[in-house]
Amino acid sequence: MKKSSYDAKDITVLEGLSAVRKRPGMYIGSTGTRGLHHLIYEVVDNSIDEAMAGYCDNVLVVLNEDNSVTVIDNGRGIPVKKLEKYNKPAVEIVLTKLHAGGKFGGEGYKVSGGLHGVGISVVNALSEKLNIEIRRDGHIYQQEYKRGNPVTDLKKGDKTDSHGTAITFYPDLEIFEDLDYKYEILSSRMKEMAFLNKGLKITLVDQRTEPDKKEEYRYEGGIVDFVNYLCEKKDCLHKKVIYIASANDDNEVEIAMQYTTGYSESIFSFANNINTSEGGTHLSGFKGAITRTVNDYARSNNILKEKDENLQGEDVREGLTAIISVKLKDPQFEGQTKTKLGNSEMKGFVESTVNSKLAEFMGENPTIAKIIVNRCIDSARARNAAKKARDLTRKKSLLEGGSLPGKLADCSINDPKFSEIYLVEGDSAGGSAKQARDRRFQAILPLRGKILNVEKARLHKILSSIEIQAMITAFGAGIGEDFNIENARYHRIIIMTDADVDGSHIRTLILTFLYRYMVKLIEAGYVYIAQPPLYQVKNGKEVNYAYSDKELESLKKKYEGKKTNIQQYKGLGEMDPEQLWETTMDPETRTLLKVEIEDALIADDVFSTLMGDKVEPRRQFIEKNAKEVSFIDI
Ligand code: 0RA
Repeated sequence: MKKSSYDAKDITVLEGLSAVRKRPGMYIGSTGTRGLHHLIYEVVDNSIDEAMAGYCDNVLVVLNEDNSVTVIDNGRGIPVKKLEKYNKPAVEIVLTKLHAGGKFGGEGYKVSGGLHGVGISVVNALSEKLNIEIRRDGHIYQQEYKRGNPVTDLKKGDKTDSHGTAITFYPDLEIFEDLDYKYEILSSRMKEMAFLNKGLKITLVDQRTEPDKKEEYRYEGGIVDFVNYLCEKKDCLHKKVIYIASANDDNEVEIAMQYTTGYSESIFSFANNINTSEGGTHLSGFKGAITRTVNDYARSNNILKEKDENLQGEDVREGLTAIISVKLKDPQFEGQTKTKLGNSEMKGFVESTVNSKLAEFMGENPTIAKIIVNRCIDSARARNAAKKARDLTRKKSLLEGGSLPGKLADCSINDPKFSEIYLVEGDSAGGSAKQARDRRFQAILPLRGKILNVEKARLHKILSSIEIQAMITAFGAGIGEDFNIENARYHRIIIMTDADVDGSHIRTLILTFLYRYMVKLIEAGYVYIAQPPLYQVKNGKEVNYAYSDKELESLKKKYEGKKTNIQQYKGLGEMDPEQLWETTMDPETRTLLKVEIEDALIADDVFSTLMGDKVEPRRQFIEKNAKEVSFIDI
């Protein structure tokens, strides 16, 4: 290690955990739900490191009734011996010093670390209380902490033959906004971890509900099971999932892939179990290699003729569902959200693996190979048809900012930072919104009826939809691969639909389009959902609005015994412009829901389920979620 970085490390150790409590966001991203979940991931990631190192095959996560969280594993147990340098047990150093986690790792201990790789000391610092129980070296050891500081010595207790670590922590309400863990998000993450670590059993228990919820995840097929799971809701072109893997001393790659009849590409990449949503060297290696391999196969089998052009990357990835999982000694995470793998050696490693093994697979499975190649040629044909036809000019003008759509009532300022656009359901609500708005910074785009379901159509057809063209030109940033967020004309895109079934449907259609073709708008935090009121409650001159049935009930209570007039709004059109402004559009008083992607995998799954070809998964989803209306509404 270089002298300078050693010094820097010493300084962080000196700073201790008070720095973490002072600026928690720096370490866990936020103090909202995401940060809260992050604490759990941090502890679980440590257990999974033990699994990756080959010492652990069982992890139990319990959301306790009192909102504490317990994570138990059967790994080696955190070392308990006294460290000379500190005159303290190793576990105390692991729990009180930043970045002290892997220092005692030694041989064969692969470092993965959590997303920020901050270690469990951060969890300790941000917990009102933390109990640790370690089984190791023949005994059970215990210690208790408060807000990062030990409040007991490490106590040596009863004898035991077993080994492992059990941590219970109480996230600190001085730090976190609430302790509202979301079961669906945690379960999806635990499931993902189990898919990525073949054979590892992860159990999630939620004791906050009556009866308890309990789910066990263990997949002997690993990422092949993962792809089968993702494709359950899709129609597939071939039954067998293609699996490719190779490993050397430093690197490991595993790929599972399957083609579906759909048009979207659902490729998810991971490095040391971390979802690299910004991609990186492993993903570009994969993309390059499948394009080359499919082209080579098509040429050598004379399916692509000499005169034919090569298939392009997008042709080869249309309808593809794939998981790429790499494991490496010293991962470098780059990019805005530190989710882009930077290790340059990974590109060549993945590329050569796919080049040889996918070619081998295609050689051995000619029926599947031909189905795939024909599908890719079909995709290329569709792309070329779109290019040749008038769509080219249309797309071009769409991309190069042709004239704005006629129906758009634009705002007068042209600084995107301060501009917003309301996407409004129907011409009549559009009319009200135009009257209601502050025309300086609010633009209105009325959309007529149900827009096209992009989940079931190709770009070619999507571009010929009038409503979609209007959105593309109004937003001004292009579409798909050509999307450039720098050109976005508004930094707030607000979906405003009626509070009824049709409104929800239209909102979902718009979100599907934005997610599949302009996902950067969502990632940038530009997409919002307006919240119009459901009721107006009038008492004499006092006018109140209720945005939920719960609010209506409390208003009814407030005016009990008095003469009140309750009006239920069935659509935006029933509101006069003043009311619409006051309740839904005035930045001073309105509430907007920001659309965020907690987990791209869940999002992909929900959109395939709700908008895709298969009916049965949709029916099941609706049955399961009928009670959780807010989730169905996304
Ligand atoms: C430091 C060193 C070793 C293991 C661990 C920490 C460890 C941490 C956690 C957190 C949750 N479960 C854990 N399990 C292990 C290596 C121990 C060795 O070399 O024996």
